[in-house]
Amino acid sequence: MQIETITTKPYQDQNPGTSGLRKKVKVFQQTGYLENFVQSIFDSLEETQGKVLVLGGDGRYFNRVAIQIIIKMAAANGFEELIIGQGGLLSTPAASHIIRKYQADGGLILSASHNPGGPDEDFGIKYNVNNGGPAPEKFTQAVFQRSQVIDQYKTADIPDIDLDNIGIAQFEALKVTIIDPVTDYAELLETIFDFKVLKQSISSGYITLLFDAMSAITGPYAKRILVDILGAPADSVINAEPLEDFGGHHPDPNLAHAHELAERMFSDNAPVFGAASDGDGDRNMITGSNIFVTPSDSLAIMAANAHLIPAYKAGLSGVARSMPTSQAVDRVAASYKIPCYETPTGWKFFGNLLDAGKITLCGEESFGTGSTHVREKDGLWAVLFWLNLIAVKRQTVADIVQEHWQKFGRDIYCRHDYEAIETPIANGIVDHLRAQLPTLPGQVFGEYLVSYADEFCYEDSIDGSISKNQGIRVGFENGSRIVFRLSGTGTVGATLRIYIERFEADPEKHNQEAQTALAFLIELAEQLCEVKQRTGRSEPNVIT
Ligand code: VG1
Ligand code: CO
Repeated sequence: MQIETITTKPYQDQNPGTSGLRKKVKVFQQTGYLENFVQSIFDSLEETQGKVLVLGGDGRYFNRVAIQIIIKMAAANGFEELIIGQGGLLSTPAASHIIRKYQADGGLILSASHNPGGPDEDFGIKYNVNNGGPAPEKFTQAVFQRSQVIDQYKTADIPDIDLDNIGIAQFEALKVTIIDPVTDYAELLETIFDFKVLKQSISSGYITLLFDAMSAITGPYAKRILVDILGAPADSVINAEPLEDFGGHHPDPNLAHAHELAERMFSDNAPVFGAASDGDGDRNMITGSNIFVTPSDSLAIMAANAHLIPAYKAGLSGVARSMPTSQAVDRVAASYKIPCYETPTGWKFFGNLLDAGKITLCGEESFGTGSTHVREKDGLWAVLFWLNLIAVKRQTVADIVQEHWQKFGRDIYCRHDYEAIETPIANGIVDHLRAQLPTLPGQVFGEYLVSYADEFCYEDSIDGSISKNQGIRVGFENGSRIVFRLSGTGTVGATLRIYIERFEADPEKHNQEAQTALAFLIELAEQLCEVKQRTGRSEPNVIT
């Protein structure tokens, strides 16, 4: 094959955020933009010759084009094999599993996750390392630095690959293997959960369910696993066809965006269980008949009941949560006498703890939970976890949640997102918050005494790496917290996220509506950050 070296000019904005590089499709379509970033990744690897790379994406607009470009570049850079999901599709957790199962050297996952897709919307790309997890910050920073000086990339003169037929093609030294995107992943889940009990509970009608794939990647996965294998009726999976523009919606599993599911779950004839996943299949929203489970509670409930799931019956070595996730799981860990780690936002920070066997389960408030089975958060895994719990506990979702609160108390929690704020205003808000940190401790607001106010800095206990500026925390003596941070996944302006929590031990007060129960802290958060005042907005774009 003929290898061409193409001269290019660096772009200055290729700094990967919380989860890879995410930009508007139009940005990625600029001459050399995708190529520069991919070559910067290849240049940052110790070696590309003879290596095996997994490649796939969530099927959004530009996925197929990007895959053909990357195949030619991988060929020119000396990779030995590419393992690609049929149609260019792989959910993020499935990609993670395939890297691990086939002992690939890494993978490129093409997704902007929960961000909308289409010619005027978002695209994204990230590199995962050979443990199946997102590359650590050290690597993403090396890629960014390389992207700022890159002056050439390599591509090979080979024809476009047929992505739609399973099989193997050889282009001189490069082998391209097209695999079924679902089979390996479905087999993995079967080793974790009790499929026999699940089948029985579904066929007997004890469990009725509704899964909203949000016109994104989990459609084929959910149809195969929930319908074909576990026997749920075909109409249990809605919006099951992956569309390049996700039907024009945000493939973001929360009550605001998964509205079709939400309507059905909060109706008179709601199924026992309802769930949704996001664009790339790593998030999950859990609901039951007339109840929504906050992701932080879901993580705690899963940790508390994990011994009921075959793969975790020996118990958990430890758990971890991202810093802004509520402290509900900490209470479970304390009661079970297992360690609980607090990491910065983003799955890449769990990788070392999982690899070292320090934790078995981990999760984030942003609808993400996962375990040692892969190195990404995993939407359908969380769905099967809950279904398995319902099947063996013989309880409704509402009863499981109530029982948990009775035992551990409730961490009442919410997150307010102010999206697409002009960047200078957002930076002004952060500066203003920072300036208050030294004087906040000791101050009293109503019944809340500030016990600490700081900027979260994480030291990885395995490799000693330090990650600074991971969010501003205001903690109160009674355990309540307000956390502020700027999103690292948005593509327009800046998004401010405000996370608010308060512990409620009294079972009589467990069934309050979160916004009402947290009203004082919500107001205090505004007083501290002045987002409404500075942006002229009256409310957040999304409340979860
Ligand atoms: C958000 C979430 C974070 C999650 C990240 C990637 O990041 O808050 O918890 O790990 O998205 O998830 P940020 O920086 O926007 O707050 V996904 O499903 O978008 O890959
Ligand atoms: Co995602």
